[in-house]
Amino acid sequence: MVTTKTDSFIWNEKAECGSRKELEKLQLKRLKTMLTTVYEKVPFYRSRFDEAGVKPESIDSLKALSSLPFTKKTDLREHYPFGLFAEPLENVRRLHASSGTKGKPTVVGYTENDLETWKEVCARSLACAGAKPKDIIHNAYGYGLFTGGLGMHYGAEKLGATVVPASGGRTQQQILLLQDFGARVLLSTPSYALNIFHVMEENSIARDSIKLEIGIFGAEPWTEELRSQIEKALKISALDIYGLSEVMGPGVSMECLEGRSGLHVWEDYFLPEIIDSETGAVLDEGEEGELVFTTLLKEAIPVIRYRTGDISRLYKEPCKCGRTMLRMERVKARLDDMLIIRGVNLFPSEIEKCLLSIAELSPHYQLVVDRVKALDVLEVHVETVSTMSEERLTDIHGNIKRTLKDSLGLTAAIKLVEPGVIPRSEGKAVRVVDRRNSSQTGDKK
Ligand code: DLL
Repeated sequence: MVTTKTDSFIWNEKAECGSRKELEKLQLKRLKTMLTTVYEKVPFYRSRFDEAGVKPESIDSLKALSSLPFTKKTDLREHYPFGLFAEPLENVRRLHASSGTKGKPTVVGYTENDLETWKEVCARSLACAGAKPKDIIHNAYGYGLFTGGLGMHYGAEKLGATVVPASGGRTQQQILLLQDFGARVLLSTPSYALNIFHVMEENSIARDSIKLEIGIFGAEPWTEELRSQIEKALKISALDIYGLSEVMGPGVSMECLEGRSGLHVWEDYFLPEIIDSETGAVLDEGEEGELVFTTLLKEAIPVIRYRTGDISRLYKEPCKCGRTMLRMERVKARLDDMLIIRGVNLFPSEIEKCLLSIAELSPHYQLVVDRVKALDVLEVHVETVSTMSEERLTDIHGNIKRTLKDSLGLTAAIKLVEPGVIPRSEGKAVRVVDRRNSSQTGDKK
């Protein structure tokens, strides 16, 4: 990590550093209005609340929220495209959508006020990470239906920065722009930041030819080990930003430059809970479980108790930075990404941690899951940092097998590959290649 020249400043001190008591009062007020609105305007919520026997006016405390049913991604899909909207389309200024790799995309919309809220939370997040008005901010999140590019773009403009709307891809050109425009802040997925670094290395471009000091990375799970590698490689402070399109997009929570431990949730807009994903019970502060969000001011498509599928914890401990908004721990994984290999449950991030503890391995890896004779098998494909002798490769191979077995109880086939072989990400990295379904249907390559 580099020490940035200046500390971060607080974008909205009144909101971000106020007393928790006042905040909770505000949350309850906003929650009550929100529940009445969705009950009146969205038939889906009205019937869900009716089925659960709950009237919006019976929610008279934040705790009482737990009597309401959850909303899931499938609910958005089943009401494709606009069935969960609380506003007519004529009041919706923008639409975004997921890529729809698993069927119909999930569609979200924003009214004029929603766009203002989004700018506010993104400007807060940028300032929280140490970005300043007048900075040059290189935005390599994808522009388009994905919320990363445009969401951060308008937040950065609101902050008063100069934005370079680079989007993903054309990495050599991006490096040229980083050199010539002199951006201090990079916005991208962590895997794309690594990609930028590796293209710089391949082309012998000196680190000192770019002026980056801060990276604001999110949109995919990443580990502390990966953070250390990125910070060392790019000589920047790498901070974690979280968000999801169903709740808003980027800017739901942000790690601060001072604390670097957990992400402040912008709780005046997004009310978080942690639940046991099996039972749905609300868990106590500090317990690990699935993150759930209720939007408090969103107009076009509010969500009530939206199950993110992301695993984290919440804690209210005061933070060095002075912000009083609670923090969520860095997302450990998505529940969907859990692999069960020969009875061992594990997440890609746990494997990443093990791989990055071995100095000869690069952070480029892919987990290939297949089904052989009704058993799930895992192959770990990982690049070495340089070309190595057979003897050296045999040693590393043994080391990976031991590390995975000792740390995770996992037996996996290992495939060591030359630098540059694993496909590079231009957005969210594909860490898991699942060949199980194609094996079942017999069309396996
Ligand atoms: O990824 C929004 C975003 C853009 C966040 C840019 C941060 C930066 P979706 O495409 O809807 O939205 O994907 C949301 O991505 O439920 C998580 O599983 C994952 N995710 C997002 N941020 C993080 C993060 C954007 N910091 C899904 N750490 C979420 C881990 C993350 N996972």
